[in-house]
Amino acid sequence: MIIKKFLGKTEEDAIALAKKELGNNVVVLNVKKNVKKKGLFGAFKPKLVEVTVALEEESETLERTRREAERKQAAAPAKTESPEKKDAQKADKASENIEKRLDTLQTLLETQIKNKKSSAVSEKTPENAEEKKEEVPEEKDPKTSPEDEEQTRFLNLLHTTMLENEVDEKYAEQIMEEIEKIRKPNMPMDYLLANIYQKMILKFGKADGISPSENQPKVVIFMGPTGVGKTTTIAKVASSYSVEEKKKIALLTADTYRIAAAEQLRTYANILEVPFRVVYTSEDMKNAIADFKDYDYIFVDTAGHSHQNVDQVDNMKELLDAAKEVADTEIFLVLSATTKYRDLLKIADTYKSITDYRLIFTKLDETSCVGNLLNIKLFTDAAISYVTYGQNVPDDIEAFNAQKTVKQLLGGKH
Ligand SMILES: Nc1nc2c(ncn2[C@@H]2O[C@H](COP(=O)(O)OP(=O)(O)OP(=O)(O)O)[C@@H](O)[C@H]2O)c(=O)[nH]1
Ligand SMILES: [Mg+2]
Repeated sequence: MIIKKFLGKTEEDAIALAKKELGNNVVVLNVKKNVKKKGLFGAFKPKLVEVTVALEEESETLERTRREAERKQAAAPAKTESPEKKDAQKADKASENIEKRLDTLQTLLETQIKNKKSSAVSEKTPENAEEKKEEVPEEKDPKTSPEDEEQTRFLNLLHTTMLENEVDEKYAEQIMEEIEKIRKPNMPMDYLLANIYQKMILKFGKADGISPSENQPKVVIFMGPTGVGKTTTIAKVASSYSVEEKKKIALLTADTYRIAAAEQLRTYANILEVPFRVVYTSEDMKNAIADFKDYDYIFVDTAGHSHQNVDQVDNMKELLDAAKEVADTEIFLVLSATTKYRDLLKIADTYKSITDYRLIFTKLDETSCVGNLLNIKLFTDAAISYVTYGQNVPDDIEAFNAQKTVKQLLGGKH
């Protein structure tokens, strides 16, 4: 894994520099605002944004896939020990330490960057990586060293915290197994924690928001189960684009099941003074897109689906296909963070015929367990673009922040 820092006037500038140098697969690990440029006149220069990015090298990805396949075959016996239960006081202390450590994650990452730099050359090729493995000092018997016991307790606590945050056992195990592979006796806890943090951020992957389309409107379709907040989310996104970004937007609804549903979006359209139309058929969809061809964004609301009703999804798929035929289209599956994991899996399954969607999680204000964000990201392999955390239009929405969510999953403050 390559880890590097980039400075820019804005977060976007710094990320663009990182992508230019390392490619589009970089993952942002940390963002530090108000950074002063080093040097004599640094204090007089405008403050900058510093992003720390990671890039997983291809060989690592392949190696991980291979290991995962091996692991599945081997079907290793489950761990049964739970030392933190035996010693509640120690666990509390360790938990406090994790919080402190997560708070100073920037420092942890910096230490790691220094360590990486000193071994950067030898890490470049897989052959060298092999050599490097051989250079690792002799391991002491991990079961006898007190430091190692503390390390185990620390890792178990992180594992338990993930489970308490409702990360699926399967994914929590996977993360712990990946850490076991790099773990060495006497390895500093901070190094372990920073590694888990990075691995989890990489699992969330890149999360792009809605992007503009050149020379034609971008059609953005929101789908999902009933009552998750699709219409409210459209209102939030639409008002940001129309009021703050001064873009030309139009609102469509394909929710023809309930009169109230169309009225809800019409009300928002009236407030924002943007055009609104109901679309019943694929033909209506194409006509509407043609009529609004000079617009920047067309946001489309759809009826909420029960995961029992596959016909409804088929109808909606026709509308999606019609939009895709004539315009640059993005699709979002809107899910509530308060829905039970098992139901989320069923819902994701209902939409499996639509493969090119990204995720929006709503109602984060109503739950303190965000494990399902990771679970569903890994289950669907769809990136999370936005999260919403309240009923206020347009304020209660933001771009998904993997760093914040991972800190929370590992026991940081919410
Ligand atoms: N607490 C909280 N409530 C939200 C959030 N987003 C939406 N809601 C509320 O959830 C309820 C349903 O929102 P809608 O936007 O109507 O949901 P929908 O998915 O369009 O519902 P249907 O069209 O009936 O399928 C409303 O009371 C919203 O105010 C959120 O992030 N947090
Ligand atoms: Mg609705």
